[in-house]
Amino acid sequence: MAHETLKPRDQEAPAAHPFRTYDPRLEPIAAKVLSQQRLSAEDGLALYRSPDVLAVGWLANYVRERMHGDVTYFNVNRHINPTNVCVAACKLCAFGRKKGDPAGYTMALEEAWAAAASGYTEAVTEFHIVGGLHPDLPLAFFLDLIHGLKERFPKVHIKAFTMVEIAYLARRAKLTVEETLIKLRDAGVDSMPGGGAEIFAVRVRSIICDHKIDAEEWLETARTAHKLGFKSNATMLYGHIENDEDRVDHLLKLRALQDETRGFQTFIPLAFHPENTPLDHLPVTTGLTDIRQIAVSRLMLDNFPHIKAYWQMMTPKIAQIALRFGADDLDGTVIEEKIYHDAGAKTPQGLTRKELCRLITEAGRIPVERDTLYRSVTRTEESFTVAV
Ligand code: V47
Repeated sequence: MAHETLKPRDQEAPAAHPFRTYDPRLEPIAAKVLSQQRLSAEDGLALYRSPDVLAVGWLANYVRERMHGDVTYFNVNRHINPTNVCVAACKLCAFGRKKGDPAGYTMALEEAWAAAASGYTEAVTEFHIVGGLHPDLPLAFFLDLIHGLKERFPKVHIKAFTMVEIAYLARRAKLTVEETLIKLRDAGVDSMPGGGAEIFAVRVRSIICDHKIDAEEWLETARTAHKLGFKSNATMLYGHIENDEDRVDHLLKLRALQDETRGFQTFIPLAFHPENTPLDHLPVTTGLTDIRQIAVSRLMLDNFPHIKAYWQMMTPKIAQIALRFGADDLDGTVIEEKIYHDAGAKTPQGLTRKELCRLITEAGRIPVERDTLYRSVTRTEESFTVAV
């Protein structure tokens, strides 16, 4: 069913239906949400534990419509993973390979530049670049990579390197994080993706990613990036050995930093995919867990403009439902995905613009192509322009 006549609704008047729940613990939370009061850690726990997931979703959808009406964002992007060689050996990961592993790869610069141009006919507006912590690739390699991409694709926004990669590059180059970020900016990095945050709780982090920077360092790296004027995203990996308290703690730490910097654009909850990881005995998350996580994120992160239902991780079907549970963004065309597919994802490698628009329209929402900074993109046959 197409909804071609849908128009952005009055931003002040969302959700005509009254709130109803059979869980009395949600009543005071609803009162806060409706009067735009901040939710507490206890509220977060109640949202995770309420049996009335539809009421939790109603509240999240109310906030989502208050912020964005029916508008749902997507972008035309391409992922590039220059190397899977990684010193970290995180238990959560099926992508990384030790140096010398026959399944390890590292792209030559020309290869990475060629990958950027391949496989898709519509002009991409964003390169999303992340990879392993390679023990031998110096900062200069990544500066050359970015510089070469900017030279070849000057109109494409470069969203590159997680806070974990930036902290690692800085340490190896014996520079501060700030100095490293300035060099990356000079080479052409425009913003940062949200990966590597995982779960901030020490107990969990020490098991699933013990060699990664800790919560304080991840947050401090993001703080430094935001102070330099970069926008970034933030993620949370859930559905492994964390508990509800760990998830709430993670969300509150992000919310506190966002109060300070306003540098985060989008929060992306990422469901753990256990296949081919050392944690492959764990079950995969269910659809309801994924949907609830989107809803709780929308409700707790009142200062994050956007909540992304990353279709590659959630499947297009669940991501589409998430658009009614608090999400206002589906991510993009992606084209080639390695991190989730190495961990058993059965989703396609990419979706076309048309397919993304269909998912959004059939959810009764209005698709808006955005660039990385959420400016709307208008396309002609030949090129695109960005509203400023
Ligand atoms: O940091 C790794 C996660 C992240 C697994 O900012 C896994 O727009 C599940 O951050 N099962 C990388 N998750 C992906 C990421 C991302 C994706 C899309 C958009 C954006 C954005 C950021 O993937 C890692 C880690 O948290 N991850 N292995 C796994 N087996």
